[in-house]
Amino acid sequence: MSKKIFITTAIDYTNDVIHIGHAYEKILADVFARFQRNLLGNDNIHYTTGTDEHGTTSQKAAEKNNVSCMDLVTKIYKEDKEQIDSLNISYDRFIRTTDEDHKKQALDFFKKVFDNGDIYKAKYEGYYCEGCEAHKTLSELNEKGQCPNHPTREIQKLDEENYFFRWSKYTRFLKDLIIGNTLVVLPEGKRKEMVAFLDNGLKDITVSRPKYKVSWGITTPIDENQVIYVWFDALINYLTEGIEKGFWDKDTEIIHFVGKDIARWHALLWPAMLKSAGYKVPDLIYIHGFINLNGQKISKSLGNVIRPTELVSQFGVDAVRYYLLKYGPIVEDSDISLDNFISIYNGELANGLGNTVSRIAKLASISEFDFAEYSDPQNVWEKINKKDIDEFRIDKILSQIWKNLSELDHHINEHQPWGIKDQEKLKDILSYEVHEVRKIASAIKPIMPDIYVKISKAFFSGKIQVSDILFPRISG
Ligand code: ME8
Repeated sequence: MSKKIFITTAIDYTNDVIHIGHAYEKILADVFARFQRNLLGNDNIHYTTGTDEHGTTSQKAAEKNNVSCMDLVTKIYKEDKEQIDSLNISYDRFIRTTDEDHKKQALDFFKKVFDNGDIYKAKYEGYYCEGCEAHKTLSELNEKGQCPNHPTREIQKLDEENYFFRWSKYTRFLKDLIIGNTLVVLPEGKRKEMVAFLDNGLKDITVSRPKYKVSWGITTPIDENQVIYVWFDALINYLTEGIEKGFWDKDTEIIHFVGKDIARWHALLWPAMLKSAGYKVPDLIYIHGFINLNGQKISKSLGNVIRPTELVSQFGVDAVRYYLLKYGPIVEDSDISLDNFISIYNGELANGLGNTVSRIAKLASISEFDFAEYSDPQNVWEKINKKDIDEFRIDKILSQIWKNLSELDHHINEHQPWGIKDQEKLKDILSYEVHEVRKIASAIKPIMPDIYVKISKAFFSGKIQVSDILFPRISG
């Protein structure tokens, strides 16, 4: 039986509907899951995403909209799900932190950590960013005293009683874990950042908030005047589903996909929490950068958002997946713009993929030849470097395939099949080209599932059909 793999993305705050920055991570994880299922024959994959519904950010958004917290988060959850579904994301569970099974798991987990002596009561005096839902030191704020990730939000000054988690106790454990690569943190630059953070020393961290300040949360099992801190609550979502579905054990590879702003929570806090409660720690954390729009971070609080559905209705789902995966922030932040998308769409999709496939379909469909049937994956590894999948470099996989496409286009121009009279020679040339299209289709199946279906319908039987137009040209 193939190895179990548990894949997760961050769960999004429900203060507002998600934008394409949040969606990027869902697509990345989806493609990795599909590579496993479609091309590596591993069906033992479980993929979760969801919404992070408690805490001040959702509570304040509800107050602002004059609705109850539950009504607001349910509305946003439905809209988020619609956004994610528009991108053809093959998740197995969309978890909400207001789901009953999750609340039960969060309580149980908190109690375990408390019983192990790792939770104690103390006073917190300092800053708090409601956008990050995180306590901040002065050195983490910019010169104007703002959070660099949420400059439009006012920083809160807190002076309150909380329960704290003995995070500092796990410094050595975390160092060994990350330096020894028991927990792999990718890319390498981010791993170094995590180690440097540990070198600076960990301080214990708040894991509850008083109810008179934040009422929208799970009441702690040890004090009814406190709710579980939203990060402590949210991280446990992975375990809720993992345990229920048998994907949180030593036989499972656990992989978290997250953005760079929440790397520490996943690489440093979460493993310490798990260790304290007596669970297996994750195996791998992949950390991506931010998508900027015309040079500025896309952000709910800055208001410069583009929703996935807006792009999907203009360009089609697979074009959006392609553009974000090829030009998105796989390692470093990346800048996108609508103008750039239109030019990539016309150049690399309408022209590059669409036109090449349609030229070959036309030539092969009018020929008398019967081509052998095809089913994937046959020789697809000629097109893809397996190491790129292991390192999550979907951008590199796409570059390689598009290089192949341009070689194929060149092959057509060079051999000019339309002028060849010798049937033997014509069959050789067309067979080669047809087979190349088939292999390319199989290789892009996890990345562009709908386009794969269209190409396979036209190309996978013995008689080649004229294919639908894959990407109608868009005028700028
Ligand atoms: O942090 N580009 O939620 P969130 C790329 N609820 N990624 C982006 C992005 C951008 N412009 N903006 C946001 C939270 N993201 C917590 C997570 S997990 C237990 C709890 C990414 O809604 C961000 O980096 O602020 C994160 O990975 C995800 O979207 C959710 O962000």
